[in-house]
Amino acid sequence: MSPSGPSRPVLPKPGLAALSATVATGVLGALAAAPERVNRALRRRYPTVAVTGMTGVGKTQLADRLARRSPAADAAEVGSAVLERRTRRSRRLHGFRFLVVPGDNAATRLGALDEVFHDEPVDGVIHVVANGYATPRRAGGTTGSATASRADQLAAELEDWTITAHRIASMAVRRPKPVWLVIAVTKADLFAEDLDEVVRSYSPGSGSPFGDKVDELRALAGGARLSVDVLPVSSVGDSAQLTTKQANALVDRLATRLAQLSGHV
Ligand SMILES: Nc1nc2c(ncn2[C@@H]2O[C@H](COP(=O)(O)OP(=O)(O)OP(=O)(O)O)[C@@H](O)[C@H]2O)c(=O)[nH]1
Ligand SMILES: [Mg+2]
Repeated sequence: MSPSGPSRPVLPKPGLAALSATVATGVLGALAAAPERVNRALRRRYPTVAVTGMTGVGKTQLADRLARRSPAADAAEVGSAVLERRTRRSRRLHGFRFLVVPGDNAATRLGALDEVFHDEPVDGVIHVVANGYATPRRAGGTTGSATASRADQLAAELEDWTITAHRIASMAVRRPKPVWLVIAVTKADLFAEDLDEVVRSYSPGSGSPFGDKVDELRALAGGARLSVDVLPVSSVGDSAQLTTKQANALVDRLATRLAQLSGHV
């Protein structure tokens, strides 16, 4: 039993309540802000990068190469079914978080596009193309092998780019900070002899149908809000047209450019 009894004077109730309320919001506020700060620091060191492009173009293989991860054994047969996450760790606690949007034969594609371009907008985009050499893949849910001519696949690349370019434009105009885009022309081992010409055909100002869409995107987004690079790459080494050393050099050049665009170097 308390000697002073229940009527002992204490701090006036309103004062105490106000004081504890201030302490509570202070602590809670700091706690609430902490994940936000951690998140910001993480994003600076490990920016998020969407990897987009049509099915069979080589997105998963490229992300695996960049993340220095050995590709899955069955990668050649089936396309990705869901958004894949890969992390590249570089020196001094820097790197990238790649979000690979599955190609057009995956049911989860639209949700994945929303995720990277709207719900949690990425810092940069690698849009992958392959000069019409995308591996034909059957539509999700059907069986049997798929066939498509190079001309079909080139047309499909353009259609896919039209959709993705719109997504990039609407993200770029909404965001307060600039966004970067790298158009990665992969499977360079299949057309190494014409590499310069092919890269040019995907570039702004080239006058090609793809290049025209890049120009449209830059006009929509505003030049200061969106940087565009076009770089060749190859995820497989040692082919008839490209040595392992040359293929590795292309991957390294792409990685170096990503680091520059993210302010890592
Ligand atoms: N020759 C060559 N083949 C490649 C290269 N990159 C990928 N491939 C092959 O192309 C096929 C498709 O590659 P993926 O990485 O699975 O393609 P994806 O873009 O992830 O396709 P989805 O998951 O269906 O959207 C696979 O059989 C790969 O082995 C490359 O640089 N050169
Ligand atoms: Mg894939």
